[in-house]
Amino acid sequence: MRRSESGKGDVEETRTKERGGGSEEKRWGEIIGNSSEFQRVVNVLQDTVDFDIDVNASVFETNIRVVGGLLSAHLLSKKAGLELEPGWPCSGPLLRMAEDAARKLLPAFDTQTGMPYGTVNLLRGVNPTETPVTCTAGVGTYIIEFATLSRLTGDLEFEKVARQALYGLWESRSEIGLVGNHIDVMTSKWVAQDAGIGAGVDSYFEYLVKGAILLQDEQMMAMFLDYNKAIQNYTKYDDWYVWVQMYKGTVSMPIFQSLEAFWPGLQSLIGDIGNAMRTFLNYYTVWKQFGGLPEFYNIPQGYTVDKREGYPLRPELIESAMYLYKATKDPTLLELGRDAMESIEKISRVDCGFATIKDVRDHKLDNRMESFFLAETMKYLYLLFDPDNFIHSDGSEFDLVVTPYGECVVGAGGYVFNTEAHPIDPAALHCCKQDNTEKWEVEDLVKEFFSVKPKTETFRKEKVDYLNQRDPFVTRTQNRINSKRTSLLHCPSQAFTSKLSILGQVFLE
Ligand code: DMJ
Repeated sequence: MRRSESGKGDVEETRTKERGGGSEEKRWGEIIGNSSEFQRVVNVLQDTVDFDIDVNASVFETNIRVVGGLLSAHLLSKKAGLELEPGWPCSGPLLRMAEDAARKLLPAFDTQTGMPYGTVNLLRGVNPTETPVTCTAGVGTYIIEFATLSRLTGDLEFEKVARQALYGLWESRSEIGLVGNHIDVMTSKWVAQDAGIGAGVDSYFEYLVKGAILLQDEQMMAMFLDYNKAIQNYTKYDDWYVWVQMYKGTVSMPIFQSLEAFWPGLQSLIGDIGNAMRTFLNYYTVWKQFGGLPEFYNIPQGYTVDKREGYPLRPELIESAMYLYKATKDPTLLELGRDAMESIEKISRVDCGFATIKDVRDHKLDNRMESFFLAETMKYLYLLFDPDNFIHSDGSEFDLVVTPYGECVVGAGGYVFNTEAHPIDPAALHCCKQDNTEKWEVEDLVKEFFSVKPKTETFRKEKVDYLNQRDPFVTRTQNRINSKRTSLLHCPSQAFTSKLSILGQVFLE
């Protein structure tokens, strides 16, 4: 095991990656490794971004694309070789931008139920004529970004509103344990009562699982497992998932939607590999039939649905292949990756990019390219074929940084992707909290183990003094240099999260 220690949480990082007995010096950048472009875009953002604009924005899309993208870039800045400001990851320009953007979304959560409106004006807040009807995913897809923000900035409001929204949906589930598609956030009445795992609902379930992994939150996982039971009971037929009426469980649409193809990946995160593979293979047959996934597929008829024949190069099936390949190493998953690459290359490549396929039956193209094609589809495809990428790391390597709150481990693996495929480093969430009780307890234990007389109170007081200094970052670093007083944890404990998120299960201690 090696670690690279950067005394000030600064930019210096040269990593020795060992492979097959030999060792290779490699500078690890962001996922695809184009660090200079990363740097250029960060500069562009710093020079141009202004969220004080009179624009009505989707709360959901702004969160997953803008807030999630900025947070992820902030957390990857060190790996990308950016010059970091002192105190990173608890501060930094990208984090401030993410916070600015998220603050613009907060007025949407000011409802009678805590569930948010779907749209907010970035300058004026919620429009007085705004509809109170929001889709389920639009209510329940915030916990990853908002909890990350709260843990990094110390402002608990973000995590609080995201949790309230999750509980709002949980409280509104039907007696048979299902949620519908659209809800009135003022009255908690379901306006669209189709229950399923696809459009309008998908990322709510995704965020319960990933939120549970990121935050080691048993309650969130318990909620998902309860939903999962109802979903398996009422919507699953021959490893396909259909749409049902949320109160009665009767089938309303025997349809597979391409958005639902994220589900096997999510199942693999909770360790349900057998079911995940069977469903994946069903979806893969549809891919083979058309060279892509139509937006809707009528399961009994085995064919596309009128006006839903397009394939906008969505990521979901490839995303599932990436997770399942990690779990099983089954070569079928790489075959899907190869097929996807060939289809995308042969069918959709045009002079200026990759075009949405308008109709999978004749492979005619549309004049548009979705941003999720680059953010997600390409990223998952790349990661499927790059098992050595740091994103897949197992915690045997990490970085150590010093923040105003003490030393902490980052980059130890267990990355949690938000629903727009922006990875969040779970370890970083433990860097910025004032309350070091947990850490001190571990340090006390180590002290005891090495038979050092545990002067607990003095030790803690010393820590508190550090935290109370005017510039604790400088003082702490200086102190380390002057007195050579190093942390008792010579082998820093890896974030709890990253140790346990391999198959996504939350294990109770
Ligand atoms: C993405 O914008 C997100 O993954 C969202 O949750 C639903 N799916 C699209 C891409 O298909």
